[in-house]
Amino acid sequence: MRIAVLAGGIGGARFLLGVRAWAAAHDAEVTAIVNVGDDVTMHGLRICPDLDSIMYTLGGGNDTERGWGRAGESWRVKEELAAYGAGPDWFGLGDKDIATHLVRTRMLTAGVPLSAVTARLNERWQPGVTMLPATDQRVETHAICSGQAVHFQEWWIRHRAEIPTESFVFTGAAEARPAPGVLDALASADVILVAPSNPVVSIAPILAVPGIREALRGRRVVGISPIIGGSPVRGMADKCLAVLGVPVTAEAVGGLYADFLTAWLIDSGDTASIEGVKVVNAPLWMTDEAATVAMVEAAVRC
Ligand code: FO1
Repeated sequence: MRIAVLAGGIGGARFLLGVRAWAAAHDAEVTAIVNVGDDVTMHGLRICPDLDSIMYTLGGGNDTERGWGRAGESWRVKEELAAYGAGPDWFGLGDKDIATHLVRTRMLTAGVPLSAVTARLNERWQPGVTMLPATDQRVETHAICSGQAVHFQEWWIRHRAEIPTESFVFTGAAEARPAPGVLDALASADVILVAPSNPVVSIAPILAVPGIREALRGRRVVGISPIIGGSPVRGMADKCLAVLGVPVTAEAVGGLYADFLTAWLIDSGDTASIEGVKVVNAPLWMTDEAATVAMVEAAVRC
């Protein structure tokens, strides 16, 4: 059996732990198609937070409390940058994490595409799933705030998603192409899962790459709601949905995917009705790996 998963963010990484465990028990192969809209260049280094969160989490090297970056991290470089007054002071790179960005940036600068760089980094981390960036081209999410484009990381970390925001744009998406392997993974998957990731800034930038959304239509696609009881499972999806004027409900988020969903998995306590989509209830709190595996089981059986 082949499973493809659209994923981003820390919720996506946790979900993939459950997908990997389910796949191991069912002799299934998993390909994760990962958001790159959060990617940013800082201090000349190319940083891919979603690829790294998933790589570190599946590789057992992530900081489980913070959710992002490396376990047992030190911050000497950050302190030294601060001593030089070298901003931005709102964005922190750990020393171990910096090694990842140095390797990635060196390879990208030499002309190696992001998908190949990701495969090279994964030789160390052995995540147990094939990880593909949604695209090798540069796509970056920006919030439009009082007419000004603010990079997603600045909007998210510096402004805590609390400045007046008109919309989001995925800069570069119109010219992007799916990375090598993405369309094949979608075409050959027995089931495609949409992780309970932020629909606005984790899943939408993947869908904005021309060809990906179209490749989902007519396939067996099961989405897992990132909203439980009117609140996001984690993160600030509520603030992102507010920008779009979309209610913070499982039903409304399912509606964002209605054109390609076969089934929409929502929490046991929620209700939803989406035309043409089968709605199924199951416990959706990813409290531990066993609970997440049970979610994946419910999704695959939808
Ligand atoms: N999140 C923060 O809240 N503060 C940071 O300084 C920060 C730095 C950072 C560096 C590398 C990385 O891979 C992720 C980092 N994150 C940081 C997390 C990141 O901003 C977001 O959680 C994701 O982009 C959303 O999925």
